[in-house]
Amino acid sequence: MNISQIKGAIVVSQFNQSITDKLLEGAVSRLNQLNLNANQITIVNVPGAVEIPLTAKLLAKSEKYDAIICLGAVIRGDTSHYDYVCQQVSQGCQQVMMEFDIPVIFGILTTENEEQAEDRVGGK
Ligand code: INI
Repeated sequence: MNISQIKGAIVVSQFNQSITDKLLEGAVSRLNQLNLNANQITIVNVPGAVEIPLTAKLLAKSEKYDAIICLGAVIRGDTSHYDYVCQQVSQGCQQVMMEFDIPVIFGILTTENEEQAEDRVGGK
């Protein structure tokens, strides 16, 4: 397949948006370097990481995309909520990939604190 024919979708969550904005910027910039134009990339915003798998599933089901990139930032708080969010989003993305036979790229940071997240979007 020619690169100009590739269609990709990016699902990006708004929770911890200062981090996810940078993840999105990095992903789009890399795709542009690889000669994918803006009209080949569909960007869909969702509220939080938990909403990513369903959105990725609907995009996969549409059969319009060759790959889906999932971006998010799950940062540990004081409760076990973090673990539930991480589990749902990681298993959900994996399920979509296995069910629809397209790459569902896991660009979701799971970190202990904001500093670690910042480091992973170019801080360190
Ligand atoms: N969503 C995230 O993307 N990152 C988080 O760190 C996070 N924490 O910590 O709670 C988070 N929670 C929201 C969740 O993804 C859902 O949007 C919400 O539970 C509604 O379904």
